[in-house]
Amino acid sequence: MTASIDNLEGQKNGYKTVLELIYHSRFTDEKMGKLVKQNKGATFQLSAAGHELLGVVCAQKLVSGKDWGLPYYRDQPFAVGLGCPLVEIFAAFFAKELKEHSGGRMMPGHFSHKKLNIPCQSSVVGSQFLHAVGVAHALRYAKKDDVVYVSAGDGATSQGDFHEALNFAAIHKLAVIFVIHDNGWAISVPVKEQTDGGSIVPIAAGFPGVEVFAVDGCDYPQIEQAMEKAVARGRQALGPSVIVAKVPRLAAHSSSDDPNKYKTSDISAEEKLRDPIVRYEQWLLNEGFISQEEIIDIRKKAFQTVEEEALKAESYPDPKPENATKNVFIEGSFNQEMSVLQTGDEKIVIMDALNHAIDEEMQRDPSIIVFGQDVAHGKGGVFGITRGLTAKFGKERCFNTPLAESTIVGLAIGQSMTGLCKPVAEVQFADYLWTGINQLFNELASIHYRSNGLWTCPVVLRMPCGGYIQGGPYHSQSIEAYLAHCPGLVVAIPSNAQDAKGLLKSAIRNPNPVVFLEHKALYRQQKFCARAEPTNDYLIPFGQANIVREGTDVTIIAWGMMVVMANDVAEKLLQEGLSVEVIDLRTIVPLDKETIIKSIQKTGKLLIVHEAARNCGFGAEIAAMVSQDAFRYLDAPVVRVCGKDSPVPYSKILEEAVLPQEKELLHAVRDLASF
Ligand SMILES: Cc1ncc(C[n+]2csc(CCOP(=O)(O)OP(=O)(O)O)c2C)c(N)n1
Repeated sequence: MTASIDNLEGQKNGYKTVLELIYHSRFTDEKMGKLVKQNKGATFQLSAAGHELLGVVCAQKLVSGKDWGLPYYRDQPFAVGLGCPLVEIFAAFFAKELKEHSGGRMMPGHFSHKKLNIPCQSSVVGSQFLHAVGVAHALRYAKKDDVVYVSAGDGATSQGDFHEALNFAAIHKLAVIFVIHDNGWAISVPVKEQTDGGSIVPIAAGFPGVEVFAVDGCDYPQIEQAMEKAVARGRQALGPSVIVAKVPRLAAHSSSDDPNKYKTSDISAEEKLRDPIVRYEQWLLNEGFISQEEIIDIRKKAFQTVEEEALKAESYPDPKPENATKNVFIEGSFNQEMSVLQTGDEKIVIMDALNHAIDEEMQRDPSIIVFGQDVAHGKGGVFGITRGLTAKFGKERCFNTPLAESTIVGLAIGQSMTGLCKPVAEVQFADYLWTGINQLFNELASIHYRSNGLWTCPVVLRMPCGGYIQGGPYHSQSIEAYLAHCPGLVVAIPSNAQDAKGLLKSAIRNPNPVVFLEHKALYRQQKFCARAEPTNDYLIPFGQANIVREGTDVTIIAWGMMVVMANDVAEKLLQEGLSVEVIDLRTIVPLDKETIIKSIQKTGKLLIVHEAARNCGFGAEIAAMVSQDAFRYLDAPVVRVCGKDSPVPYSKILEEAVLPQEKELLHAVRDLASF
């Protein structure tokens, strides 16, 4: 349906379609409610009753399949209005095996539809705002005039991501329409306890670049007008809009909730009076757009349709247990061949290797964009890794973001899901990833899995890590174990310039999310890390460790800065007649178990070295794996030299006492060798 229908008959038909769709959503909710109560095929439901007119009318103002929609769990009416078949919505409710809506991986009401441009939604309230902004940013990059709809409840506007999303969308005048379903409640919390002044309207209007519409979400003309203006504003690249629509929540928060614990009967009765379906029927009758008989007829048919679609969905196949861990990573994405190394004569350090890798990849692939704090213009990042890229590729391809890590990660998610951009983003220090960790762990890492392989997020997140530079507790962290614990993330960490270039290029070409850790103390290190520069096409596959030096007495496994220390130690011990094999993992995930076990078969002794604190460090995982899979080859206990279980302090004296030192490694290897 287009924005203006001049033909009266066409207009009437449009209104009837809206009526049919809101009935579809309401009857679907009622049917699901009954099925849950009867324990027939599903245990959980989130009803959208009261929100129907808002979602359906908003969807009808978009061009389905062209524009984008990120509806929250209570916005089933939007999904229905945009064209999600009811049978699929029911199949998702029954957690059936189906291509769209997760195939049984997500609870009901988490929409995801590739053809309809509905990216995979999560349960985290408010995290979708930044994805919507990322989608809109990618559309702008591709010079498209498509608009992006994103919805959430009033409670979700308390999340920082809402404010970050408005800020970024306003700075870049992006075509995002934020639709806030203000039903007055976030589970049991009334909006006056949620938001200063009881409404998000004046707060959103505080962003100069944002247009705000406060509407009655049960009033057709008000929703239509606001949405038409917001869509036009988006198409003309004038900036984001926020529509705050008051709606009643006519059902419980979910099938697990009892509103009698927090709503009085007066409140519930008042909410019932605002039922948008009754209001819409009355409006259509008053305006003479429909007759009472037609209403009865449409309602009857809609009820019948819902019953039939629910029945059909029950016969969809169930998911198979053998597929439960499928699509954590993209299938076949690690079957890469090792390149033959060809180099020029000149040696480069790691920081140049990284800069050249990004530069060459940006020349190869115009969809690559680089962003983060301070990365653009003359500065090129606090460590200069992205220096020169804005000048060479323009500010559309290398730009600064606000100082907000959640924005950086959330933006990259939205951009990558469109397939129009390949984000290579920088987090200024690994220590500050934590303010963006929800977007990384709860969103980016699992979108491919949660969408049953339908959506992919090929994002590279680069970040400097590690200590030994007197960075104190907030510029010294080694976070690889946290990252490795989260399924769905590739974790890479190079220890020399050739690996840095080859691994970063592989990361950029890989379709999975990759966290690329760069040790600050190695950026300019010459002795071990500077290497002859590999040619343009040098790629290092993930999950292939490097045997830095061969040995027969003891194996040391290390990554990042510890590879350098292990190599120095091995050189010194050679003079004592000890032969030490040093293995650089290069990627923590995927892990090259084969190379580790082969080495232990040879030496029988294993020392794992890492900078991160010992407790639950990645060394513990390797030790457990080795004790299970290679116990029979061991001649001594597996030993770890790690950082102390302490934050990394600033003073050089204190820092040295916390981080692993050469003498500890020497002692540990000698001790192991004597077994
Ligand atoms: C970040 C986060 N915190 C808590 C929850 C648990 N939770 C789910 S829905 C909800 C209330 C959301 O209220 P609102 O945003 O107003 O939307 P409504 O449910 O009223 O439509 C809460 C607290 C969650 N899903 N995500």
